[in-house]
Amino acid sequence: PAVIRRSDYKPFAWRVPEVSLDFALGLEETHVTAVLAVERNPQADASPTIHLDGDGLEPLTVKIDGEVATSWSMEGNDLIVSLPGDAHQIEVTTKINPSANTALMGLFASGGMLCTQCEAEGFRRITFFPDRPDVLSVYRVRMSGPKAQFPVLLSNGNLEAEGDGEDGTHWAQWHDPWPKPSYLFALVAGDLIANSDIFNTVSGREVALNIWVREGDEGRTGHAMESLKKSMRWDEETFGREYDLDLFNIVAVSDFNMGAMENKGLNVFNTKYVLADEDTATDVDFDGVEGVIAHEYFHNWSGNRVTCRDWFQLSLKEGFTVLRDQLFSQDMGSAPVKRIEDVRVLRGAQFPEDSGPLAHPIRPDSFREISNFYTATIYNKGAEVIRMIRTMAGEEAFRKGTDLYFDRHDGEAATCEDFVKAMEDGAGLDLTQFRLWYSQAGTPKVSVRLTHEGDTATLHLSQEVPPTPGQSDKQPMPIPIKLALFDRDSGEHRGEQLITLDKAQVSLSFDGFAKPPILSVNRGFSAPIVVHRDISSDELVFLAARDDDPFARYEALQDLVVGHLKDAVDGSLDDAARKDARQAITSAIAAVLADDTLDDSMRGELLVLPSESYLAETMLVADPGRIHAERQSLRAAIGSALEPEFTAVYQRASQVPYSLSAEARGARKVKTQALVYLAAGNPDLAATMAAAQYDSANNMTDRQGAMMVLCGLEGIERTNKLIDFYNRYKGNALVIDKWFALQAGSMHPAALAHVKALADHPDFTMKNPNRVRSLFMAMAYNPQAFHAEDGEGYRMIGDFILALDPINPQTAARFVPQLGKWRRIEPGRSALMREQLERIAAAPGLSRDTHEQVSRSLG
Ligand code: HT7
Ligand code: ZN
Repeated sequence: PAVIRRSDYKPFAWRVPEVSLDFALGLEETHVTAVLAVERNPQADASPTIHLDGDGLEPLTVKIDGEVATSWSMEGNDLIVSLPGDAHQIEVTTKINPSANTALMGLFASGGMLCTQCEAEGFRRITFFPDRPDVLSVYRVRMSGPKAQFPVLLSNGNLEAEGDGEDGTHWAQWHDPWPKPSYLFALVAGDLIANSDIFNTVSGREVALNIWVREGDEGRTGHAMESLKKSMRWDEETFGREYDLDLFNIVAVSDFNMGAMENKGLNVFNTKYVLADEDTATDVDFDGVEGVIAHEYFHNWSGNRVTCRDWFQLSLKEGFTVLRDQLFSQDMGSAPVKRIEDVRVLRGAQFPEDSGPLAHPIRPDSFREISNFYTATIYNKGAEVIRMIRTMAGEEAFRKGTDLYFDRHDGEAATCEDFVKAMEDGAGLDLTQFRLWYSQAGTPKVSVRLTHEGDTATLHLSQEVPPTPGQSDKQPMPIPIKLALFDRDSGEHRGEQLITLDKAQVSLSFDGFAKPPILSVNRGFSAPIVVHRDISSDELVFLAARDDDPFARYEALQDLVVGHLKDAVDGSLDDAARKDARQAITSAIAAVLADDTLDDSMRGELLVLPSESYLAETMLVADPGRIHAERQSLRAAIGSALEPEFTAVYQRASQVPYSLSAEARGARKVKTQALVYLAAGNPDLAATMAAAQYDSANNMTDRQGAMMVLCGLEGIERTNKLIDFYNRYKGNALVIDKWFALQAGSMHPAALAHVKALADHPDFTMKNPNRVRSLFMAMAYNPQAFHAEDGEGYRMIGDFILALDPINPQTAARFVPQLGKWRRIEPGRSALMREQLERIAAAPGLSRDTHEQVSRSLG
């Protein structure tokens, strides 16, 4: 497949100001008639033809200006129509089979309803069209179909007219006044029921809100509706963005490749991010709903009103919108805890991407299949890059920059460069060197050393941006680093400073320190970098107990654990050193448990050990077996040393009644963490406690927490509770997903055998991405199972990718990066991982999605 390059961008030769679509709906056969008003684009090179993208379509009829035309031809999948004049009307009819669409791109059937997904290039599976984000059109959509089967007919914008037709059919006509690219088109037809509400905008307009779900699910939409209203208000208050239609629809579907989609006025959501109540959703699920509802809503401005010129600019809308949803969630709950969670996601998902064969800048230079670039780099690193601009500008100036960006580019298809320029002009920054963050891949490594002489402390900072595929030489980046120097006697610091490391090496002096101070660095995770600091365990213990920056405090504890586990894994610890290190960590954890200035939510965060994948990331070549063993052994040592303390915390937290208050949620988080440590230190005790917790649970957080612990242990309670869980929630797809994931992600030594058996369970299907993820993604991200020494985990994922690829290539390709980590894994396993990639690469008929990921991974 051809490589598409950013440098090849050319504006499209034609404009398409208006589009009319007519759908005659059927699950097996839908007829689409598209009428495109086209006119020459004066800003592009003239062309005698118009190139309309298609994917698996056949034109049934082609008309130009109302007359059947023959002046067209097919070029591969695409339709080329000759156009003599400067403005024409092109009409094309196509026929599609939504039920056969297992890729879930374009128009597909899900649980008896019809639904579209057009981002990035799904519209071309519906009709021939210039399916690129810089062609903006006003859409009018008419659809008709059997009323009993599809009582609800929805599309973007406003409902213009509706009525009954013949033979039990009905129709609806929708009009969206806002010009949009084809990827934001949406249509839904089905038997749905709405939770309806009203939002009054800041300027006094009334917006009707509907959340459409299958009958029976409406009782679980309350949290989504509250989240939507909060998002709308927050965007007005924080970014000055008001909603711009009289109607906002959300539809929940159970078969969906991603979390949700921001189609103009008609967001389509994976049910996972809409449905939540205390019996079926955990606290993490509730946060997921709030965050994704906010994210999609915020796209109305960052993505829809200002869209992308081409897909290389994806981070323009995704990075910015992730930042917006992160800031929203910070404001809705605990800002420090949210920051730690976001950094954990970045380190767990994006850092490995940046240090592996799939590394790419947040604005890539080339791709073969754009679906492969919906990555943690584009989304999460993209958000961090804009967050750094905000940090450097300050909140007020940043807002001036975003105001200017929205004003300047409203109604346009913009570029990352446009965003940066608006930030420079609006916020008053010089971002010349900062643009490197858009073009250079790789996580910068910053080394920090503090020296002391007389009463002067000198900070020596240096940076190195590692080579990544296609980018061997890197220039120094401007890195905003927040830091503070603590006086070791008073335990206080002299104020936080923001410095910018913009050269390979910089030294900074600070006077007035009779003794060497203790350095707190990259506070708040002010830059997405890896810090190597020359710091003693005692100093880390000091910061873990006293740092007033919650992130830095968390980081100190993490570094303490990471430092010890790295030594333990590489075998450089003797018994005495191991004992000392464990004692230091155990005391630090004991201090966290005892510190009554902490709330439980933060306490729960501080108790989380660094993940095995993050630990692997800190090593040049990782041995997943040793990482798992050492991490688990440390957890067991802490769990048994602090058994009374964990038991006491557990009992205290168990007294807090269920509610969604921060206190109650924090209590549940701490309770689960305590149980995890106890399970490692005293499995029998923990099994009894977990079984009791399961039996008395009145909410899913407690029930799932108990199941998570039980699933990792041997014993009859594991079996009994798994049976009970299944029977209790049979028929509730989202909870049965949890049942699969709990087993596939468990620490049980036979987890792989369990996954194999579960793949044959009658409830397992390759056609539903949530179910696929709940079993195979959970296994692929279960280090102990995936990295089984004999390579069985890799083989299973290899088989699975090959089986899923013909059904849903986009989802299949998302499993490849796990195998792509082979270069950083010890030689035995590395060869087995590579073997699977080679086997997949050699398979005939591989999709473009999987082929691209496998060939990049083999590099
Ligand atoms: N902008 C949306 C991306 C998306 C998507 C991309 C490819 C294939 C299917 C998809 N579904 C949704 C979601 C978002 O970031 O908000
Ligand atoms: Zn998005």
